[in-house]
Amino acid sequence: MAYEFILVETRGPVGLITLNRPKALNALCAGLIADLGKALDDMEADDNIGAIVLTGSEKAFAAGADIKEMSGKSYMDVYLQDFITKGWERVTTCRKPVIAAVSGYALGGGCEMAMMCDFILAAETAKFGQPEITIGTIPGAGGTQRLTRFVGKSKAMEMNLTGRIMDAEEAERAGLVSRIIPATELISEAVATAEKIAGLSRPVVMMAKECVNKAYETTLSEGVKFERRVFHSTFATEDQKEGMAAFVEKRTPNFKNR
Ligand code: CO8
Repeated sequence: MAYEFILVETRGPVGLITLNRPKALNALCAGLIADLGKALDDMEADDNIGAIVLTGSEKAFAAGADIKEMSGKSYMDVYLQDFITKGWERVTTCRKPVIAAVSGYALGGGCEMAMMCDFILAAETAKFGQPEITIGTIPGAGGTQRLTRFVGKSKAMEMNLTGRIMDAEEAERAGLVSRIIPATELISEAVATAEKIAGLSRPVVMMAKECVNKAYETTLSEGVKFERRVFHSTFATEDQKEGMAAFVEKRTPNFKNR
């Protein structure tokens, strides 16, 4: 399927989605969000894909929601359309792992989009920020909520109140990104990481993802209980049998469900 605002390819068991609106630094217009949603639907339905990488250009993962598209909207427009939840959160409902590979600007909705992914790999050129306050608004897709959970109140508050941009090193120190990778190797490393995940048991990967996400939604004791029950349920899979047998027999596991 042809898309207007994204490029889509598969690399072995990995789906690679590249935001592709270079003239607008990948500003997230409605058409781009619709393209992204369709691509995720297709990749989720494709049994040959085990993990997904979402990336942008060297200069920008995405410089935010499209300000030109938003600027003329009235309160009634945004309220009645429930702008922006429609479509935007599709990435959070994807059951397959989604890795954000961020190079350059991830600002406003771009930072929010990266945070909706399961983890963020950053080039040393990556820059993260919630500059909405500088254009007279606030984040609308999780910038006050997810960023606070990632980096804590003090840094999240400073970034949301001043619009200050943090570089990749600060983002790594603060726990926003999992690793910094040289810019020239970002895509290959992100794809290799996704490929590694795709080579594991797909249902068990999904279970692990569900459990980590539970930590954001519930108390510690409920989360640990949830984790234990899911842990028990891995014992109902052939892949747990195979994984443990392979360890005991000192061989590489051959997971059936991947
Ligand atoms: N929206 C629309 N167009 C943009 C955006 C954007 N967010 N960012 C950049 N562009 C466009 C510019 O207008 C310019 O286009 P043109 O050549 O036609 O004038 C082109 O991209 C290149 O941009 P610059 O010339 O500004 O490039 P610089 O290298 O000088 O600067 C910056 C790069 C610093 C990234 C700068 O472009 C910038 O500050 N961009 C805006 C960043 C921002 O404020 N982002 C937050 C937007 S609000 C938001 O995301 C709210 C999220 C709420 C949830 C989602 C709701 C849908």
